[in-house]
Amino acid sequence: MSGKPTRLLWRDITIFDGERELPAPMAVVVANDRIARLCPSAALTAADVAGATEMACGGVMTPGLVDCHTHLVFGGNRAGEFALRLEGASYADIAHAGGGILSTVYATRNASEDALFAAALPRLSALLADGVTTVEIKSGYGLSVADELKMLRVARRLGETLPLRVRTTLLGAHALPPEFDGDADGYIRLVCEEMIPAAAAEGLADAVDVFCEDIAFSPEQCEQVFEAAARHGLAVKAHAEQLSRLGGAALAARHHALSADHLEYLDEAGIAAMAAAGTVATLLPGAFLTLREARLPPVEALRRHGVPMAVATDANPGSSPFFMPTLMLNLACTLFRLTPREALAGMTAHGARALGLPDTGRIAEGWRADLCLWDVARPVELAYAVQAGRLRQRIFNGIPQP
Ligand code: DI6
Ligand code: FE
Repeated sequence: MSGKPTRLLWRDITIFDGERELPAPMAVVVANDRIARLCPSAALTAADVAGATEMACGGVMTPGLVDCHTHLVFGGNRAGEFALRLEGASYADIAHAGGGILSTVYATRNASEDALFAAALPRLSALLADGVTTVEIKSGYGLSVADELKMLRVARRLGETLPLRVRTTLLGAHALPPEFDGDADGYIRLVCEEMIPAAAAEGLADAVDVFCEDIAFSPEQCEQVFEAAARHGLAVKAHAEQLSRLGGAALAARHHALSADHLEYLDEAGIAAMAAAGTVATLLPGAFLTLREARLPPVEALRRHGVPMAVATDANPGSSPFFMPTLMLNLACTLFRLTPREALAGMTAHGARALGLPDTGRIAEGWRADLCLWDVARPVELAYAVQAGRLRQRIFNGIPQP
């Protein structure tokens, strides 16, 4: 980046600041990579305006969208499984028959780093075109030390190639690889004693995730993973209570997890544990829709306990083949009954919190200048209509993107 200071000014815009819509026509001044000034347009001073480039007026500004839960790097696809599910097979049936996640594992192991990168690029570009400035990308389709690191390297490279922030998460405990059939404890030992140390040593992972379900790993096994992550200074997250109630969310909260995700089967004790730990509840309506789940996440109880709710795509080839974050705003409202304000906060301020990014996901003075300008009249429209092409401009790190 050049050392030349940049100063950009927007006036007369409607702002959703990550928590709420601000009442007056507002102005924003960005200086370098930070938001330097946020005030009603009428309150701008000569000093605010001096040396600033005037950007187009009008429209809605939000923080850049934060997609805090994706599995964007994978080989192959699961269109065949989609058809099987339409014929009545369940996600668990397919997993038990060696399909599902494992079929993506074979395709991912057989793909080179370059091939995985090339396949992920258009998926990530689709997120970008829909307003994403920060994305989390999980591994979890390699399930060997070499293949998990390969996936994380691809994720890092995506972040170096495209103008957005990529946070990487090691999801070694996603499924049991065929070499460890009948020996889940042995595989968890590999995750704890080799995978996590290697990912930490190479700086490839920002966090560690687990799949705590009866079709995946037990709370005891997940706890070992959390302890290994802590020994290596890595934050933790969990896929929990999506298909069964094992208490994974409460366990994650006890280990100070950044987030627990899915949560359809979450109970009151889990919610209380999350509230006490400040663990974010990440809601994934794309997976709920794809799997045609019947059980809703306990949104009202999460509200009552003041647990922040994030919303993400869960973009993956099996349970959520969706690469359009604003669609998730709509689904979070339509399926889960979030308000449009909650859905937007879920994909901005609370999404950033689910990634442990303290100065991202809000429009406030001093915060990172990751911003979106939308050609809509009100923020609620972003959740109301499902329509590509409304993003007028994306600003990443203070730099307007072409
Ligand atoms: N939960 C999910 O939604 C994804 N993984 C997980 O643990 C699904 C991954 C897949 O089906 O490929
Ligand atoms: Fe997931």
